[in-house]
Amino acid sequence: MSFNFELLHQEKETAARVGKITTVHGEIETPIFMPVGTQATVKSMTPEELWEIGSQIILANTYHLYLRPGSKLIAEAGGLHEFMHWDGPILTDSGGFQVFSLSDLNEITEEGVYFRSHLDGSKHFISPEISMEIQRDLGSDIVMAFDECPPHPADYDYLAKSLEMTIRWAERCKKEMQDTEQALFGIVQGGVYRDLRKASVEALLDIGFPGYAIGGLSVGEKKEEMLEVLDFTVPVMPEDKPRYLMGVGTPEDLLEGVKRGIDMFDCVLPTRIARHGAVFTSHGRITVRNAEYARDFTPLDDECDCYVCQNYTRGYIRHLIKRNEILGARLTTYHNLYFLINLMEEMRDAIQRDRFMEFYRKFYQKYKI
Ligand code: PRF
Ligand code: ZN
Repeated sequence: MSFNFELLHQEKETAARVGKITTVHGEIETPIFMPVGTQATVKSMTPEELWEIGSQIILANTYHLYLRPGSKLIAEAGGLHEFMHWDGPILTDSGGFQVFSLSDLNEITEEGVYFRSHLDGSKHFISPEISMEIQRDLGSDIVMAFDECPPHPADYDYLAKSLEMTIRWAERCKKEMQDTEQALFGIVQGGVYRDLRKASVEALLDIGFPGYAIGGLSVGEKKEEMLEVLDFTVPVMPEDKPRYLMGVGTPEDLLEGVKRGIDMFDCVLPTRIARHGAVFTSHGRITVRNAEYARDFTPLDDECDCYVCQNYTRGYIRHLIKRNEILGARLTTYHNLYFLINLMEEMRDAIQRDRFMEFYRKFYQKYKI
């Protein structure tokens, strides 16, 4: 396996830390935000543009690519990197979350999950072994274990049973992923329960993975509940392995996660809200699509130095979005990704200087939720 994580600096006051991941396709500075490219594309962004804004790794989805165009087709193309013309690191999610959130779920068994496609209703089955085979065909640098992401709220007994199965699935994933260049991450589940989360971490540690993700959060629980789970879960996770908080990515969540020792994040939020005309600014989120911005000839964010903020106004971008012009969504997507990637860079810098809380306070003084 060609994967390494180096812890470069532990911040003095908080659990925040800076590190470096090395993969065959390049290095990743942590903490990092990973843009989501579900269908082998970060919607509307070329790989050159992703490089330009400083993306160091992107995420793609097993579930979607398995359904369309099919993982064998992508293998034929030479793998996902070749297929989509992105030669930086790629992380693929296992399908363990998308099957539960998108498909018409038929049955969860010890063997795997039976479901119907959200596209055409066709019947499918994904097991830990099949998820690993798909991700091998895709050729991603980081592969995620096949897990069950239980709904919220779920009762304790259900979560405990689900967790036990997810652990047996993680063992099966690991068996399938011996002798490969790809790095397989385990996923911690256990809902909002401290003892289940701890048991989950311990069981995954026994199996042994090069990185550990926290799943089952941002699924409808309260913000304070999510932070509380991080408060008791991160400290029992190993220090010398990357920690990935799955599917989380508002600017506030990134700050709170990093403060608690999270190294990796992904979220569709910046790209999704962009297409609806919403953007992050250093003063908070705004909906530039709204009428109040029609005659606003200032940049999306007066403190942003991205290509979009250097060259276009709110009024123009509002016009494009209102008229459903493709360029509108491209510009808002570009800016939103730049905003989060730049935020992570600023956090890494503050951590290196042992000034994380100073940065955190300054951020919240301006950024209104
Ligand atoms: N499991 C997997 N992918 C995920 C999640 C999970 O629990 C989440 C939860 N927010 C997002 N993506 N495999
Ligand atoms: Zn900008």
